[in-house]
Amino acid sequence: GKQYINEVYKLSVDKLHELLFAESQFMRDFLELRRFSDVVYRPWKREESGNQTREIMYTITLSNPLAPKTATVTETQTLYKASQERECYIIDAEVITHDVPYHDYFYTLNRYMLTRVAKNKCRLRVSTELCYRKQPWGLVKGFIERNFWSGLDEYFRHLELELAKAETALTEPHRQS
Ligand code: YK8
Repeated sequence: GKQYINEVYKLSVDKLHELLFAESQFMRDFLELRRFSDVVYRPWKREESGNQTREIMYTITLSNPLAPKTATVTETQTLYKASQERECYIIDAEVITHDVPYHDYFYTLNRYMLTRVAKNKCRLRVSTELCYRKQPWGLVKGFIERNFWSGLDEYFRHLELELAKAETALTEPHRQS
């Protein structure tokens, strides 16, 4: 695995959770910047285990000359029952990218951990694992890994940038006119 974000924000943990996981304007704008389209959110539902899960479907735009121009994605998010309002949220996202070359070999597991630091301060950690459904041979494996990590690097660098902007916009004192 690889850790992508480990950052403290001047936002309450509930606010950050809302930005990232509540169909917020922030997320709508971010997905539009990333040129994601046809976004469909299924509602959260509670499982036997006490965890909650939901599915999100969307189409992504790819710029890799070896891949098709678009690919459909299914993201299954699990909000673990250990999560507690005002304290912490643990969310796993299993991401299946259909239609990309070698899509039947791998899927992505992203873990988001949001923890309270103070009333209006929280930490976000995001880590990613590349999971194989079947063992690719060496050349294919190298090919998948290069494209996988470079794609995710780009995505999370962008997310970090937009989150920093949102933090500033939300905490900057509003000027009187
Ligand atoms: C989610 C992992 C791999 C995939 C991509 C595959 C190219 C393969 C082609 C080679 C395009 C939002 C990624 C980055 C697409 C985007 C996925 C996102 C960022 C073999 C020629 C989508 C998190 C996420 C998980 C996996 C990412 C894909 O919330 O390189």
